Amino acid sequence: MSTPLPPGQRERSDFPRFGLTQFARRFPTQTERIELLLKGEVEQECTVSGEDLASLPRVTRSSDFHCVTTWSRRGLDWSGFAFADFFHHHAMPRARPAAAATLVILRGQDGARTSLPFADLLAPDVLLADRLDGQPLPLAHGAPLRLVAPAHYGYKNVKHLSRIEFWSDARHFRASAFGFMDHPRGRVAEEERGRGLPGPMLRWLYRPLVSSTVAAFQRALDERSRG
Ligand SMILES: Nc1nc2c(c(=O)[nH]1)N[C@H]1C(S)=C(S)[C@@H](COP(=O)(O)O)O[C@H]1N2
Ligand SMILES: [Mo]
Repeated sequence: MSTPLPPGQRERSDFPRFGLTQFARRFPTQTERIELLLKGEVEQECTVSGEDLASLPRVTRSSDFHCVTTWSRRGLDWSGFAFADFFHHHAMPRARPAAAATLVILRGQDGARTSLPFADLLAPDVLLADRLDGQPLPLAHGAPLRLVAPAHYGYKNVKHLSRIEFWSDARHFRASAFGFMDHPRGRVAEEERGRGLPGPMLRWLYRPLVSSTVAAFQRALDERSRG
């Protein structure tokens, strides 16, 4: 029934909290209230709240999630708001980004960041999600709001999303990790895992790191909940 996984991916039955290990012990300070700062080449910096987003049609979509380190989790039910609706009804009228601002930087409360071409964010399956599998988005998966861009590797799906910047070039962007680890688009179907290195080569580099990374992120979460 199910379609084959994208090139180089292997299915997991769980959905681990994951990322660069430097972010395992960094947690968001605000998990209840949504506050999205819009800045960059805009006419007016502004903040979009959860109440603002609630004026948009709620969208629920099932999608598969593909981490660049080769693990995939199928069939997650995300719910939230289409990025395109957020852009047309809040970002455009209020912040008025420059027409030349075709690069978007997305930042999370933990300091994680990535960039995507603005045009990729307008795809109908790109959401600002505040719910997962029928529940409010848990801390592990990006509370209070995360980007969900299913055609792009996990690292483009910024958790604890707090800031969206519109720029005409990449001058203001510094990758979370080594530059080669952040492809400008990161499309899963094209195996755009990283910059300058072929995707299939990065599979072998990343795959051995998965289990220790999952363990580090779980340990940090356990320690935090023990207080
Ligand atoms: N804020 C933030 N967003 C992030 C990360 C992170 O460490 N911090 N890790 C990225 C990576 S590499 C992946 S694979 C996914 C993992 O999402 P999950 O923890 O919900 O499984 O989140 C992405 N977004
Ligand atoms: Mo990832």
